[in-house]
Amino acid sequence: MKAVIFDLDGVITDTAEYHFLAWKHIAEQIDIPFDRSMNESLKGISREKSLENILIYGGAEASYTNAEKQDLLHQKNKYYQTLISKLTPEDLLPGIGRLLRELKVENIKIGLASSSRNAPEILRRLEIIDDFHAIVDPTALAKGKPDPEIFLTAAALLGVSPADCAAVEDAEAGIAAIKSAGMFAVGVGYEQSMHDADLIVRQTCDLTFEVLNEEWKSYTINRIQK
Ligand code: B16
Ligand code: MG
Repeated sequence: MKAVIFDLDGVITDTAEYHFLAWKHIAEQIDIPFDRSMNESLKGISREKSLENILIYGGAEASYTNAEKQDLLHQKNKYYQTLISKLTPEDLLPGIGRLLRELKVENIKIGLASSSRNAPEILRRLEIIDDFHAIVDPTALAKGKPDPEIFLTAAALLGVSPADCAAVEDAEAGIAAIKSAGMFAVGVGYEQSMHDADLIVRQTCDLTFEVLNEEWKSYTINRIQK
């Protein structure tokens, strides 16, 4: 294992909750029901695609012009930015600060593969931006998760082969992207949405370098034997 690539929302900090609140605010304005299960299906999905899915869900895909959709996207992001402006290092999910320190000690490269254009600002507010050797710019990608492009780009920026990377995700689309990139997939959360992951932990605090390294070792032995 030469690198660990992280998703942001729901792995490093709980901004998944802020995306939920911001989309709920927009959905209420346009009279589309929005709940946590709908929000779950948007995790890891780009802002534009998320709005498209909400409109389809509400049977309203043909009711808005492109300019109106742009306005809704702008409003969602403004609302979201107000919420993230309050983030502090206290908002790191449990165990993540420790894991970053452990990886540093082990000389393992650290990358970020987040679909969020707000990711650099969030890392700055959490005061961990300097721990990352590479941060993928999602605006430069042709395809979003579940396509592997974002994870392959992170590996290329880190100068590490995908086969030597582990990646951590909280969303089904993200786990699918990691597996298609040929990496070791770590899922944080409930097993139903993580079924393709190579290692599943319930919460971020269960993810230590020791656990990661032990599972990595059995994964590579199995891979060699196949
Ligand atoms: P933004 P991740 C994703 O981040 C979120 O899970 C998803 O809900 C959001 O729509 C997307 O980023 C875009 O975010 O609107 O801030 O550009 O999970 O890939 O870190
Ligand atoms: Mg996520």
